[in-house]
Amino acid sequence: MSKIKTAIITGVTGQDGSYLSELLLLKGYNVIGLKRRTSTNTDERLSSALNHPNFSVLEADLIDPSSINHVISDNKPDEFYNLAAQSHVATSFTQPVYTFQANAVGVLYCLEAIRKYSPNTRFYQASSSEMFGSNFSSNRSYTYHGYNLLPESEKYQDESTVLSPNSPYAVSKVAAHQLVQQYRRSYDIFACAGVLFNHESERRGETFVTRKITKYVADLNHYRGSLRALQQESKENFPQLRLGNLDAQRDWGYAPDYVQAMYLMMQQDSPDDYVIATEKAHSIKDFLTEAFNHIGIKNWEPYVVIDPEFFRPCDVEFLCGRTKKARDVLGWTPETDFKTLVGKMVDYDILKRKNKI
Ligand code: NAP
Ligand code: G4F
Repeated sequence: MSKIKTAIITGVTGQDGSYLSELLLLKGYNVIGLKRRTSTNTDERLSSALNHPNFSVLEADLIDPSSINHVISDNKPDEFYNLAAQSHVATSFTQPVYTFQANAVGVLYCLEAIRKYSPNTRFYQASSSEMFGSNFSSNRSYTYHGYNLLPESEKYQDESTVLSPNSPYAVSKVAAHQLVQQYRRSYDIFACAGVLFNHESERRGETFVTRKITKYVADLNHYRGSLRALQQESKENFPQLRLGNLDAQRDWGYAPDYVQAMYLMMQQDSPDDYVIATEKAHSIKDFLTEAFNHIGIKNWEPYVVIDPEFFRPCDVEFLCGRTKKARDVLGWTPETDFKTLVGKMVDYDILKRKNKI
């Protein structure tokens, strides 16, 4: 009989941590989730995992190396998934030092603890498409007077695209990514990194643009329903949705599909890095169109106001991954398309608004 594997997941209270816990429990793992101490409860996304007999939670903080050393030396897990991070790009401009401590130095603490206390532990790092910044690859070059005039349909990012981070968050993720590669080369540790493009879900944090939109649409839907019940016609009292850059494009996938890719990377014979994406880019405007259409509103513009507060000192305008390596080596493909993703998120927020979840 094969031994039951133990996996440690940092960031277990987050979107990806909760889905990965459920996946590994289904696969028969003992799962230890690491969470930092907070003054309020952060277990909302863990409601299903918490009832599982093979799931437990320990306290540890990525900026406290002694806590990381303890959990690794005490448990010597088969697999360690580092999903914890200060994950909000806009926040990284206002809290750059903390972001770097948690996202880069914190990774060094984990790698050092594995090297010293548990060198057979396999390590997964949550790297990000944000690391590419404004850089991209293409199969041809098309410049005119120094300007790159390639149509967006020909631009992409993959494992060979040069990293060009342009936020403190992205710089911290590049540092961590390169540390993973360096520990792999220097110490023969099984350390891999998933370069994941944006992935969303019903559990997405409420300040990311997708969830901010779907929550607003659900609130609006509720308000319209109550107006109809009162037989009124005016929509004017409903506050507008305040957003920043609507032209940025992202390659949005569904988080439960993406945690499958993390698991597959850790089951390979040798560690490597993989881009995980849907290969389709959409703008924030496309997301607005799809979300409002879902409740039968064709024109979102009267409901949205541009607020300079939500612009960043520097934004990434275009991200669209190419996943040939993940498809060929891992056999991974995404199952959820953009329209389905938006529909799931809006439907969930509508049910939540009706207090049914
Ligand atoms: P998330 O929902 O924001 O979750 C982040 C998790 O990290 C939370 O559990 C948070 O705990 C924890 N955390 C933050 N600082 C910590 C610290 N100092 N010590 C211990 N734990 C800490 O993020 P996500 O969307 O699940 O993303 C997971 C990982 O993938 C992150 O590293 C993110 O940067 C990366 N990533 C995400 C995407 C995406 O589109 N979702 C794409 C590429 C890469 P609290 O609950 O206490 O806040
Ligand atoms: O939803 P966002 O905040 O996600 P962003 O910056 O792409 O970062 C996410 O994906 C990364 C992978 O590429 C992860 F590594 C990272 O942890 C995180 O999960 O913003 C998406 C776009 C940006 O261009 C932003 O400027 O939406 C634009 N935007 C426009 N209005 C807004 C808003 N973003 C937010 N959060 N809030 C707005 O009101």
